[in-house]
Amino acid sequence: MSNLPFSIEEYINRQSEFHSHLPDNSIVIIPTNNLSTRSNDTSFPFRGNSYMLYLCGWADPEAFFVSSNNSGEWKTSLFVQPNDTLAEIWEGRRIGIELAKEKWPVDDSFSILEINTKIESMLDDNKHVYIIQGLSESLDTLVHKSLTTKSRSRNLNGKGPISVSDPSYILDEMRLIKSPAEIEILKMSAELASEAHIKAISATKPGIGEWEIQSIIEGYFISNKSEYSYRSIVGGGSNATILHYCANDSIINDGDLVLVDAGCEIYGYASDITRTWPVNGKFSKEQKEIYDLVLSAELAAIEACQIGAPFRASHHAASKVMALGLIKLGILNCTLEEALGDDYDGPYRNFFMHGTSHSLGLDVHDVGVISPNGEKYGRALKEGMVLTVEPGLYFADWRTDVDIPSKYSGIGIRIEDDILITKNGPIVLTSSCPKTIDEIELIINR
Ligand SMILES: [Mn+2]
Repeated sequence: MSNLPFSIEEYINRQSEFHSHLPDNSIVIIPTNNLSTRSNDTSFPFRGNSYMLYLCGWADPEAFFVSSNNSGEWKTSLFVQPNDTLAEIWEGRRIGIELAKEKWPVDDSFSILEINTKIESMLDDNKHVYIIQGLSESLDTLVHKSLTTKSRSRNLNGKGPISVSDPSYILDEMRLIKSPAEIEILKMSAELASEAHIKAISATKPGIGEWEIQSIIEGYFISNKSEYSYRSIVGGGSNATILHYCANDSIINDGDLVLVDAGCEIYGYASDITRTWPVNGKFSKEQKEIYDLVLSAELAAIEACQIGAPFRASHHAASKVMALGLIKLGILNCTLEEALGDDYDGPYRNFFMHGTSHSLGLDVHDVGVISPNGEKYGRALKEGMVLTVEPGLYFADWRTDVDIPSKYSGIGIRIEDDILITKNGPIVLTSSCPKTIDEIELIINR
């Protein structure tokens, strides 16, 4: 149960914009996520579906957003869990049907128990179905049945849908550009995650467990009524060279770096930060060399996040700095052109093997097609887009397929910030999280 993070008008505007792309005689069906079983009769914490959160802010389980315009104008409704004393004694309070209609941005509300019968008759009355499939087996089946089972009377009366479409292509385009109100919440999320990283950096000492750093960060999220937006990555020493490491069960030794990739979620809006620091409070010469290179690549990538630049401009900027730096450090022995390759696929990718940016919003890897019209380097950046910038270098000490100078072996460094695209250039939403060597060493040694 939660409050609405946005004004009713904001939701109504989103719904109107979405509906304006749909033809007459359409029905929209957006289910929320299902509870998923952790083990036996316990489940993972529930997290509402992002389309549901986006269109109406309903964050509780077992719900559908439904709208239709077959009466000439759009009517919206929510199907929700009805009040039920016994269920509420066991599982917690429910908002219920009446309050849903009164406080949420919909025209009407119904019990979830009525969804099948109501939708069945709505399907008869509409020509086009827009449904997010794969979430509700029973609704998917109902829609399928409405197309495949033709009764004589339905055929004669021309009833029932003639098309089924996935509305996500419309909603994803909308979600790509954040409204001022969404940006405010993304800022809060970025700020909270920055504070959590500072807490973790300052608590670091040799011998600390990766899980202890994880608990400082995630504990800080929880103590601020937030939660992680993805499982925190805390990789000490060469664990930092594993991109999606999440075991977080090793001790971090004196002399090692730790890479922490952790972000939180506020009203569903994610932050995504990575910082890398020495647990003993002092970067070694070699760690410093690699860190400086990654930081220069990150700063160049942020600078490339300008309105009109292609989505991959940040990656190209970071790649050029990385390739040049790897040559200078003697890690690559070739020309810059050779290091970069014909299409940013040269040998620098042995050590920087992931992308630089992804969209950020209601999902940490947010929706939105990067090349909607086949653009080679992605669509042009627009005001209101929010994306991460996260170059990294990884010298896994167990790799046998590449030559890694032994002095750099085992080093993994990534630096990641969240960037808002504006007409005055990129704004770093996570700017309060320190990332220069001096700032980081100061915090650990304070
Ligand atoms: Mn990221």
